[in-house]
Amino acid sequence: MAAFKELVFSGVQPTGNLHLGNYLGAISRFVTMQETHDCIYCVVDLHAITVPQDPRELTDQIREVTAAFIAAGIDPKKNIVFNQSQVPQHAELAWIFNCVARMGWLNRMTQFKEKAGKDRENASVGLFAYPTLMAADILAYRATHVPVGDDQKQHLELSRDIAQKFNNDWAEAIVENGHGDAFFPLPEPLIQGPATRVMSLRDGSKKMSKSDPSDYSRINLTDDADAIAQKVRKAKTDPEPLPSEAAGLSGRPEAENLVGIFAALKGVPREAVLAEFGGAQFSAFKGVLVDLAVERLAPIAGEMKRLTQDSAYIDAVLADGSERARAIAQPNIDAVKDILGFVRGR
Ligand code: AQP
Repeated sequence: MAAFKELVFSGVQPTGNLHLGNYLGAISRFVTMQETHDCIYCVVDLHAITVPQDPRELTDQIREVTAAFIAAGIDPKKNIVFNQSQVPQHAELAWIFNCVARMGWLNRMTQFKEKAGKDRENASVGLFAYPTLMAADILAYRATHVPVGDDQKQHLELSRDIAQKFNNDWAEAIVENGHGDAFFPLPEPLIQGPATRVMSLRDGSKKMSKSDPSDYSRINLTDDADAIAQKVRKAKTDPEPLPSEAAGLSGRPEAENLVGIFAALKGVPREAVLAEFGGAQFSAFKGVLVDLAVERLAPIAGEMKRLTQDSAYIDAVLADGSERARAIAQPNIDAVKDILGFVRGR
């Protein structure tokens, strides 16, 4: 397959309550990737409206996710930071991908099943088609690498299937238009590190999530030091001390989760955490975890607060990022239209 220039794309939904899972599974890794790659980071507001949103809250949340990106250390000058709805090429390509993806593929998506629940007839068409828009987000830029949490693995596989089917179905036109043997890369999911799936602090079998009704289930990126300390101290554990090796975590989801969080916050493997705390009681471990979490997260919360008070700055970042994003996406969309045989003015 043709060689594609490495480009990173990822997104976060502005659906409120950004949490430690979003930070460790995605945002902190966005920060790392900017050192080695060209990166495009998107506030995916079109995805947010697949479920009901209050317009005023949505506006605040779009600014809050942008502030979180910047507060966490993403440089909006070096990278492209923008909100999806300002770049119409996403929706345009999503329609084309709706005509590439098969109903059977989308029917298998577990996130739709979870989010639609029993009331599937009443779910929006957008919620069902969510993964085709996600494929368009990535492929509008012909991005090659996508850092995400583990919950997005299935959607990424679908993006690869869509790219592959497009390349196959229009193979002849792709060659005729001078793009070689493939127009789209097959984007690679980057699901790495000790915290690819951070679990609820109240229930180690459930993913930490924005929509969990219990605020004690998650550490929000806006939590202050007191709130972080309270939530970690109240986090569910079991009565055994910590094991000294990873095998001792099996069947202990809450212990495994806290160890993974600790390792990710400290930037070390789980084994190093267990070597240090094997045999310790949770009360002692949690004390050190509180200090570590506050040290890493409190400055981000402070900076987010400062940035969200300057909405003019945030909006200017998004406008600038959107303009740069459109400039990359438009030639790709034009090329797709030529491949499909659409007539367009030149
Ligand atoms: N618990 C998690 N652990 C690790 N990574 C996670 N991500 C989300 N939850 C965890 C990753 O964060 C990025 C942005 O997620 P999103 O906001 O686009 O969507 P989401 O996965 O739907 O987030 P939530 O919190 O789970 O929201 P609700 O409650 O609405 O379902 C993605 O890379 C995601 O993998």
